Formats: sequence, C-alpha cells, structure tokens
Amino acid sequence: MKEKLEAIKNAAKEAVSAAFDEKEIEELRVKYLGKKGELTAILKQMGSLSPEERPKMGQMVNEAKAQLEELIGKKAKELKNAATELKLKAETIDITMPAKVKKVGKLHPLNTVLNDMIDIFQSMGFDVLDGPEVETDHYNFECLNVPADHPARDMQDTFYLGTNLLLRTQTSAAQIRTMETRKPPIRVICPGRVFRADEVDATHSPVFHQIEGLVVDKGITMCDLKGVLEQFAREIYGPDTKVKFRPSFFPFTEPSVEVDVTCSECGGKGCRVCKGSGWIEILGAGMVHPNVLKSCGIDPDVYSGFAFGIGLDRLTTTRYKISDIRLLFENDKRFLDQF
Ligand code: 2NL
Repeated sequence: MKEKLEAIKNAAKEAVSAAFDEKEIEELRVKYLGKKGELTAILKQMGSLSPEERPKMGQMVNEAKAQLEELIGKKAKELKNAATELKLKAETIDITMPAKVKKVGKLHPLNTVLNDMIDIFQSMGFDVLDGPEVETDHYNFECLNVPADHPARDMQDTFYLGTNLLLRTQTSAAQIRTMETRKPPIRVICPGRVFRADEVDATHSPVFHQIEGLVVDKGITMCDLKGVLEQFAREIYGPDTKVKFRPSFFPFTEPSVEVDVTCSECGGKGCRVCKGSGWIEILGAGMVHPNVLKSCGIDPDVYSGFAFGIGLDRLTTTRYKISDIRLLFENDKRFLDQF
C-alpha cells in the first residue's frame, strides 16, 4: 500500500508540473483529490490494515493529500496568472499609432456664400422665403409686367413644360404670392434655383442661383434701395468697397438700375477679372413697377417698393477664384474637397 501511495504521489506530481492550462489542472484535482479520486480510494482500503499500521498509513495519506493540494493550488495560480497576462497582452492599445481620420461632410461653396448673404439680409430685417421651381406663366411673367412679345417669353430662352407651365426664370413668383397674401410692410428675400435655356460654357449654365429681394411699404424710395444694397455690398466685399448705380431697364421695375462694385481682385485698378474696367456688375434692381403692385392687389398710389435680383453663382466663382461655372454643378469630389 505504501508503494502504491508513493506511485500515485509521483505520478500526480509529474502530471501537475506538466499541466498546460487551468482546465487540465482542475481535471487533475478531481482525479487525485476528488470524492472518487485515487487518494480517497486508498483511504477506503485502510480497513484491510492491521490496527498498528492504520494510523501510520492514515497520516501518510493525509500528508500526501496536503502536499498535492498545495502543489495543485500553486500550479493553478501560476496558470491563471499566465492566462491573464496573455489576455492583457492581446488587448494592448498602442496610443502612439496615428488616429483614423473621419471624413465629415462640408458645405458646398454656393451654400457658404448663400448663408453669408442670408445673414446680411436677415440682420436688416428681411424674412427668407421659398417657392416652387415649376411655375405658371401667370406668376413668372404676367404679374411681373413682362409683355407677351418680350424675348424672355421666347421658347429659346425659357424651359416650357406645357403651354402654361414652365421652369421659373427668376424667383420673383414667391414674392408675388407674398404681396398677394401679406399686407405691407413687406421685407423678404427669396433664394433659389432658376432656369434659362442658355448655351452652356465657362460662364453660363441653364441652371443657376438667384436671390431676389423685395421691400414694400408706404414712402419707400430709391434712397432705401441704395442704402440696403450699399450695406450688402460692403458686408460681402469689405467696408472700402465703392458702389455704382447705372440706369438700366427691367419690365418689372421703374426706374431700374444695375449695380457695380469696385473689383475685389484689383481694388479698382483694372485687371483680368473686371476686364480692365475696375468694376464688377453684381445685381439688377429698381423701384417696383406700379403695374406689378396692381397685379398683386396693392395700391401703387399708397404704397411703393423696391426689388433686386442677385446672381449667386458669379459671386461664388469670383470669391473662390473658380475658373468655370460648370464646376459648381458637376459634384466632382476632387473639386468639392478643396472647400
Ligand atoms: C436681373 C435682376 C431683378 C427684380 C429682379 C422683382 C421682383 C418683384 C417685383 C419687381 Cl416681385 N422686381 N425682381 C427686380 C429687378 C431686378 O433681377 O438681372 N434680372 C434679370
């Protein structure tokens, strides 16, 4: 029996020291120390020993048991530490690695310029309006005093969708509806896409963008028009910008003007951008024609107003030195990434 105990002890020691992981050591604990384990089996056989041998043998088995328990406990701890270390190593974060750059979207240059313009007019008390891109002949031309034989009404210049429906050529229609529904004082701007059947080249696109503005109240004069548009020009182009008003003609305003500002590229000396003149035309404007007020149910003997139309695309191409208007519409990522 003594030899048997020795043999079990040695086999157990060897197995424990060779154990590879926590699962294996647990299996060994069951095999040797468990209820049906080998040491327990020896204890059960003690009945066959003489009364003198029994306590001696009992002591030896208990010692062996204690030894093995300690050994197994120690090894289990070692294996557990090794496993933890391995896991921590696998989870290590290298904080010196460069971070992954997340690409976020940004505003299209047209929207950046539009937002600037909206801020300027809102600070002067204007509301921002929206309107449909598909309009009727009535709102796009008739209410605006554009006669039936005006070249703008020609199929060559306007996209017709039927005899009466068309793609709006300016954003005035939304303002016409405002005059029909709101009582003066009216102070609105209306930004949006407009459409003309133009030949496409570096400076012309059949789709472009406009901001129209309208002010109607008692006692509005050309001075109000000049004040508002000068303020706008100085905020967009800088406080030293000079503004020039030239007589012009539009069917919907009388008198009408075109507005030039000193060239932002050369400061007025003359360059390629302003074609040597020192001036750049930025908008058309005028006092709202009495016929237009009448067509909206506003009495021109009581009220007067001014209106203006500003092209957004050329303002954007000159600000960012974009050589071709088509770049604004092609959505080429290489172009858009530069803003
Ligand atoms: C341009 C400049 C302009 C208007 C637009 C307008 C709107 C209403 C009444 C009167 Cl509701 N006028 N808009 C006025 C002057 C100029 O646009 O170059 N247009 C061809």
